[in-house]
Amino acid sequence: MKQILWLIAVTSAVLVLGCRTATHEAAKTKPIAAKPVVDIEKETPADFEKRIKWWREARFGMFIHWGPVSLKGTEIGWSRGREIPIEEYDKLYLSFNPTNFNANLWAKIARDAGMKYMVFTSKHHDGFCMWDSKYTDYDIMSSPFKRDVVKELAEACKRYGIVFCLYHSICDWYHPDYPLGSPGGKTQKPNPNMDRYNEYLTNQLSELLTKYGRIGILWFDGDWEKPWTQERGIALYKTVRSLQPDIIVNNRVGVARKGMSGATAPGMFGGDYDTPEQRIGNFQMDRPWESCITICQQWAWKPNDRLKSFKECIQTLIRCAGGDGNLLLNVGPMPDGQIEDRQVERLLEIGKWLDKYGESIYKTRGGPYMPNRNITSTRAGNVIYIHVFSWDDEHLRLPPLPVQIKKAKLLTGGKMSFYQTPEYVELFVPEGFRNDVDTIIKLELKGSAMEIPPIPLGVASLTLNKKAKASNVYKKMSEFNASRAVDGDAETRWATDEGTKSAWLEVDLGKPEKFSRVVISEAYPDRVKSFEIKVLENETWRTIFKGNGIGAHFETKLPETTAQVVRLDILDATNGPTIYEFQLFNK
Ligand code: FHN
Repeated sequence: MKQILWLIAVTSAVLVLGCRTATHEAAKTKPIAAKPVVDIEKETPADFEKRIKWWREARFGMFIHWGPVSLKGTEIGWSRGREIPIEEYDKLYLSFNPTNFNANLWAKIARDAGMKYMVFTSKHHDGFCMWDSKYTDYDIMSSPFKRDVVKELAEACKRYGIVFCLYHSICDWYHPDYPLGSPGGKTQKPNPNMDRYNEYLTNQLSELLTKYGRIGILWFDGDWEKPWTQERGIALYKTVRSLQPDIIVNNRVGVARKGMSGATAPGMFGGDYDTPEQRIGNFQMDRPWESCITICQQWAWKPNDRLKSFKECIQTLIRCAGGDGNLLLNVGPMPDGQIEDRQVERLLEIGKWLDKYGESIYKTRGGPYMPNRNITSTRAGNVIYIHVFSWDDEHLRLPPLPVQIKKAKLLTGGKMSFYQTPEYVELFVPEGFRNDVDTIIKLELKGSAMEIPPIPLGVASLTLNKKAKASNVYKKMSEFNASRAVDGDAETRWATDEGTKSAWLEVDLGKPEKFSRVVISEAYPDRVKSFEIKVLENETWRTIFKGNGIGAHFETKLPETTAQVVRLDILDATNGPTIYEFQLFNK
């Protein structure tokens, strides 16, 4: 008798438990009532422009990658199951207690840096939630810190006039229902349930979009893995816009992004804007874009990570604006909650520059002169700002403008003169008045500058569409073959197999050509550690240049050389080197 009673007690306990967790999960997954689904097709181009106006005019935002992983100084998400064993990684939150975290200070730093919006990682690929979520215990409230970081940042941003925005990863290598796991989405979960995971994702987004006031941008990421589809992306986009109709959503919502170029593949649903990563986007006026770039190398905090110079940061911002795009500059705060002093100093330097010259960036559009290595331009009303980074000659001669110049002055100070004919515009700035970072020439026109069609600049590379071959091509796929590095398209690239440590790219210029400058852009910056540029002379290769890193944009003068066949010989690389463009110029 006693055993039967005991047996009944045990089974009912299990049942209760079972249904509690089930109910708890079920309770956890009871969706928030979504408002009527927004009809995205109905939005006219004018409505769209109105919705993104604040963001276009802002041009500059702060990206923040932060979480318990900062305790290790390794890359967020990707180091799980790679540098950091999964068990250890998933317990980091138990010792994450950033008591020096001050949301007001972060918002103030962003404001003083001249940034107009902040995009914060609410959840990265590692699945840890930086807000108080009722749909999981794997969140900040389960850490010793027990403070809702998203809440505090949302309030602080409001206080400092910064538009608060959220990064949210679609892939979740931690959640048992999401099919793929660490490292890097390369493993399978035992009992995934993608539909239930999608519900969890939608519920958490509904939570984030109803608990913290206005969210300016939903910056999705991690949409590239098989479990995610365009259909799911479109549904999620509609849900998000239903909860906050004026929100802006990037193109990482529906598997539409074409790699690091961040462009949206034709015919795919690309949200509201393109997202080039770790590179400056191409000049593009018919589709909004925003480059996301790290102020150091890693997204999350890394001790002694290489910090970009003031010149590199500010020229990157100017080049984004000149290309008609935004810059989202990333910082990785420390595990105690502070943003590292040297990163803050760099940001405040940028802020000081924008205090003086912000009129040439904020509320401007790109062009009309398209960017080249020396200059880029921005425009607003009847003004064109020519941003000159380097000078080839005494005078800067530009193609003609269809509108007459009323006057020209140096925004960066000093005297200058100009001369305009139907054939060209000539600008003369004495050496002494040139600014090493950016000489800004402000041209006031006798009419609007905004309707002037884009004006291309610069000479084409000698390698453009020339015959090219390589020692290795990624999976022998034509999409990544050698010609992709000389097609003038910064969205395509020559790539090599994973694990490749050295490789060469050879270009036949068709006939002997004289050249004295090289420009190389690496797709995954800083993989190449050393390389040489060689020319073929009498069946022998002669090295004319030795270099170490390449990075997103490498450019240098070469000894004047005349040759027909040229090689970029990558001698050492950390992993399969991949090159967007290899260009040669004769000046
Ligand atoms: O994998 C992420 C990476 O960690 C970082 O978040 C960047 C930011 O744009 N996005 C992904 C790589 O494309």
